[in-house]
Amino acid sequence: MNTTRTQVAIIGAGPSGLLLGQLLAKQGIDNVILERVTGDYILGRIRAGILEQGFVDLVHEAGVGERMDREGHVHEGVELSINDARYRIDLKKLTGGDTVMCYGQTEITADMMEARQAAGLTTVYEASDVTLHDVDSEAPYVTYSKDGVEHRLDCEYIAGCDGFHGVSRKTIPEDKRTEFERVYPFGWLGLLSDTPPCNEELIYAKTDRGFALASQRSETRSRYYLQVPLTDKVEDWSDERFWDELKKRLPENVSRDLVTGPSIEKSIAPLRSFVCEPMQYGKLFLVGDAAHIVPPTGAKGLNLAASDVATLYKIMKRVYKEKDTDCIHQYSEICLRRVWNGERFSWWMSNMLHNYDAELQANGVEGQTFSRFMESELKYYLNSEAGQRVIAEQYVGLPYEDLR
Ligand code: RFL
Ligand code: PHB
Repeated sequence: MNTTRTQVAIIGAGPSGLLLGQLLAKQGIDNVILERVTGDYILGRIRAGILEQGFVDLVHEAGVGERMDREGHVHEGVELSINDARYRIDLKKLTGGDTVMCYGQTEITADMMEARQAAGLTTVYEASDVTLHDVDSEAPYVTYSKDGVEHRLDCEYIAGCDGFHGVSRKTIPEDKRTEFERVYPFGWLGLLSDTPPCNEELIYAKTDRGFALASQRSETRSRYYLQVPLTDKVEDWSDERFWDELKKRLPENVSRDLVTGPSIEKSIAPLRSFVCEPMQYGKLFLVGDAAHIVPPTGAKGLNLAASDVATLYKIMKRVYKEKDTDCIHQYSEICLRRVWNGERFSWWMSNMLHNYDAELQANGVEGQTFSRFMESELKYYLNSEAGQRVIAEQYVGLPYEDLR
């Protein structure tokens, strides 16, 4: 067994693990990242595209914002549509100056990987059988194997940044955690293409045929999504079928000018709301998707991961600079307050924007009543300035909370 030592062992080299690692290193806090797959595999996953200001600020603090500042696009507004009726939510005006940054998760992840490598920080890719030990003791450690060799990493703290399917959450004994979950009766089919976006800002479209989202990565690259039944497979959706359906769901005056082209990537993601409480157990902290999942309708998944990172970063700074270890007990409650807000917002947006008909038909008149409630709810919020402000202030992101 090959034994090494670090201060913070980070499990997972997704955006949570990489951002945390970069921030800790800036403070002189030693850390090692253990990742199950290769860097290329991580960069092949197409995920989020909208970053809140809090995320952008953290990326700057980590010293990796240069390309984001150059290539990312600041969006001052976002559109929601109901069939052909378009409503623009002026984020900047309604929030007194806040905006969001359109810059892909893939890009920010690549930037952080590059910065980590340039700084000479250790990331072990293709680490298998990662196992966490004695996390509720004074001497936690992690074992893993790499190229057939067994390794042991001794550490002081463990950050479980290993996503929904990772090992960290499952390390917390079942009787010490509570899990909350809602699984939605549809998924999102995403398509990435090298075509110019159909609109300057994102369009979240509610239609009788189901939800669609027009998003983007750059002036020449678009990302579109369609609500699809969970039973659908990617193979059921040729590019042609995708574009035809998208045109039927986007407002008519947008579809008219939609530029189509071959897909670079196409995948179906299920929609889920999930929270694990608490998010800390002994010396283990759960960060990002390891602790919570939201449906992507509010663009909150990655942003909630960033606010967890911000809180853990503040705690680690206090632990190592001020030798205050009591503050670790604040982690879970601070994170969960913001997490539940993001969960509620994402659930609410999902309810209002998707078509639940297929599922609700089974519930007869009650199902149809739910559909009408949701449609009325959306129209009420969109036709009222106060309502639009409620959406705007959550879309740009609620403030981060400080430690006590
Ligand atoms: P990640 O990105 O899942 O990274 C976790 C990393 O941990 C590694 N790992 C392990 N490493 C070592 N040992 C193990 N046993 C391990 N098990 C797993 C994994 O290989 C991986 O590299 O979590 P992180 O860093 O917390 O980041 C969270 C974000 O990725 C996530 O919130 C968002 O991408 C969610 N999400 C979306 N959010 C949005 O805001 N907008 C979107 O459009 C959007 N699309 C998506 C998404 C999430 C998806 N998932 C999880 C299936 C689309 C998909 C398909
Ligand atoms: C994306 O660009 O992938 C994206 C943007 C906003 C969302 C979800 C996904 O709400």
